Amino acid sequence: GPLGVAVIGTGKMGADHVRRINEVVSGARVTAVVDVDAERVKAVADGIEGCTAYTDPAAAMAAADVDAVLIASPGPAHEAALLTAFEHDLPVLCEKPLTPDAASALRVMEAEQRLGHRRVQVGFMRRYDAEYTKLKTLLDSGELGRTLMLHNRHRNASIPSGFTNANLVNDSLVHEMDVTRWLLGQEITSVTVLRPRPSSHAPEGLDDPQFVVFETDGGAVVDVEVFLNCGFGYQVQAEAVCERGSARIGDAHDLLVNTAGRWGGTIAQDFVERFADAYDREVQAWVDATRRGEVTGPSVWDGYAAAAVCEAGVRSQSEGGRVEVELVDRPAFYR
Ligand code: NAD
Ligand code: ISE
Repeated sequence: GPLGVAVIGTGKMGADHVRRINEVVSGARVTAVVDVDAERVKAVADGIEGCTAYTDPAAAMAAADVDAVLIASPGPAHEAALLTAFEHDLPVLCEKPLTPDAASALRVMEAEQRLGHRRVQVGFMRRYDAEYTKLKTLLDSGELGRTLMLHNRHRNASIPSGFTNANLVNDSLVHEMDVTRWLLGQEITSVTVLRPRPSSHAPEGLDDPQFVVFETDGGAVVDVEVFLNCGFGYQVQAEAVCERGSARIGDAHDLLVNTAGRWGGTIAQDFVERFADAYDREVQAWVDATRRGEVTGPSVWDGYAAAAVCEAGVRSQSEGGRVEVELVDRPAFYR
């Protein structure tokens, strides 16, 4: 029968994943939903046949009809949910970030190794985006030679209130950390965060935008503009500059309209729209691998490595200047 999935956290992403599992993905159905918000979780479960609402993640993971777990609670709640999933030896798709700091990511990595087999796919969905996978295939082909630099833009139309400078690194910039490691096949060795005088639209407590530079162990230099209240839309762009050419994605020029003396197109308004296909492929890949008894995609090592880079990023924000990334050796288990 289909894989019975417990979805933990039924906010913006969790609710979208519930819909996806039940309506888009094949081979799985949602048998449990969990949220500390009892009213929200009941409302989500009410619409779904054979789905039980829980307020305690551990109770859901102990249920007989739960075969796998999708964690979509906020980052600080991930470690506890992951460790409980390991107790039940359940396969997990964990939304990014794996955890909000390197020490907790390391604890998760040690716990998975004690289990003796990989159980976790981390939700770095850009690896499943059609444009990013084309860029990766091109760079891997060697046609353009070695990648010298990567320029990235990560813009959100707006961000919910309460988003801090640390959130900008741990929740937003973390995507470019994974993209950099994955596209280049290199580790990030240092992070430098620069901040222009904030936009007058920047909310209290957030310096917006920020400009970040990564250096890698393969000698590449990577820059990222993160602008979370740009106002006009959701844009994620990347340009690789290589020895024999350059390649860029994210311009969204699929439909160009000429009218009334102007040319142009529309801009997606949020990640749910921009990365819809990537999330679909990510969750389908997880379900397919799980049903084959395999674990594929971004691993706990990738989640840990990104968390270590995040830690350097947050330190650069508070101390200023270039901060080196401290990374433990990659265990043979994750090679
Ligand atoms: P959200 O605030 O909309 O939803 C989070 C939900 O989790 C809320 O309903 C909250 O009540 C619930 N919750 C809080 N603590 C919990 C706990 N201990 N156990 C169970 N439920 C709990 O947040 P969101 O935007 O949906 O983000 C959720 C996760 O998804 C985060 O890890 C975030 O980084 C990630 N995310 C990923 C992407 C992406 O592009 N891949 C986009 C947005 C968010
Ligand atoms: C959010 O959590 C995401 O993961 C989105 O992809 C990102 O664009 C956004 O800035 C984050 O807050």
